[in-house]
Amino acid sequence: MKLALVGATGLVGEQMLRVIAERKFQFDELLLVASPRSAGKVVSYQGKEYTVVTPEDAIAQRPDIAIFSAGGGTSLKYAPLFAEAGTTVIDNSSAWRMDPTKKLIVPEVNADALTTEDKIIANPNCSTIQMVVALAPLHKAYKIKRVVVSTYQSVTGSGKAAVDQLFNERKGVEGEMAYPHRIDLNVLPHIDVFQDNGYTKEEMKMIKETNKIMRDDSIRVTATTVRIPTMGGHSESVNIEFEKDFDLAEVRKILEEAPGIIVQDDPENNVYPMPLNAHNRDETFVGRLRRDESQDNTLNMWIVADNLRKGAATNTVQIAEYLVENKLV
Ligand code: A2P
Ligand code: 11C
Repeated sequence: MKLALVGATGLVGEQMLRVIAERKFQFDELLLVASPRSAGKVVSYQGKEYTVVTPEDAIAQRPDIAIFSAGGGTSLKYAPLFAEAGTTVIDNSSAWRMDPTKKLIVPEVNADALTTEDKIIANPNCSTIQMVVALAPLHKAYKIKRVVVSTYQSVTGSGKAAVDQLFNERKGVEGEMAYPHRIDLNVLPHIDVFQDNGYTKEEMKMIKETNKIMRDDSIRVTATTVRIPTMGGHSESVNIEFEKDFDLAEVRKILEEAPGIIVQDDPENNVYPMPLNAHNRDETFVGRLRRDESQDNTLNMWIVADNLRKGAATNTVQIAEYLVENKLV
């Protein structure tokens, strides 16, 4: 198994390397790939030294799997070239997600859709991933009609420059602005660019990607996505209207038994999911389970996950694991 990591020097790329090591993902050869700016740089990983190569050098070596987290432009340009060389690409950017010929995969939800024909596989947006992990088992039990989600997203979702902005502001140091406004001691109801319909691109990703991953366009979704001055993960307040009525104890049991979920819901003891605790964890944390008393068949819950882990690196590595385990590469 020859594995290539494209974007190995970036924030998500570094997290990918950590996740691959922790999960003991097996490979015989590893190619660390970045832009020509980094080519030739030596990176130490797991006691070995690797020389960073360009995408062209990596394609020439025909890896079995290439994991991409190098931005949409790099994916659009290079993923088809890797695929032509016989490599299966798992892409973490938004470049291919809504392409009807490409699968958009969250292993706990729809990995069964994958076949050997899938040469470019898309990894969803972080805020979508953690939500569908919790929605899928409940959809199976009670059929979801509508979801209203509001997010509280970590600055790590915007990359290193945004983390720097937060800490510079906290220290009172002048620096580059990753956001149009101050983020420390503030909240920005604005993630990614505004669209003609008044929603942001992040909000539209949550809406469209949810329908595609859940394989059900009848689920209606509306979203407000918000950046807050936090690190460890994204949080989401989710209101779900079902077709069938539910029993709250049964909802809890379904979530407890669902793959990849940890229920943290003991309000009397102040136990609920928080980004501080989700940080560096691969699971999705769910809590604050309660009936929406204003409407029939409707549930409120709170979902937290590390956006660089389950929202990016972990989900991608899980797709690679599934491909290998099911002999799809
Ligand atoms: P480099 O470090 O050489 O710029 P982040 O989103 O954290 O900034 O990371 C982006 C990642 O994508 C980095 O590893 C970056 O490499 C990589 N990258 C950017 N452009 C290209 C490209 N044209 N080909 C390969 N990798 C690229
Ligand atoms: C954020 N969700 O938190 C974004 C980052 O489509 O993969 C990930 C963007 C994407 O800002």
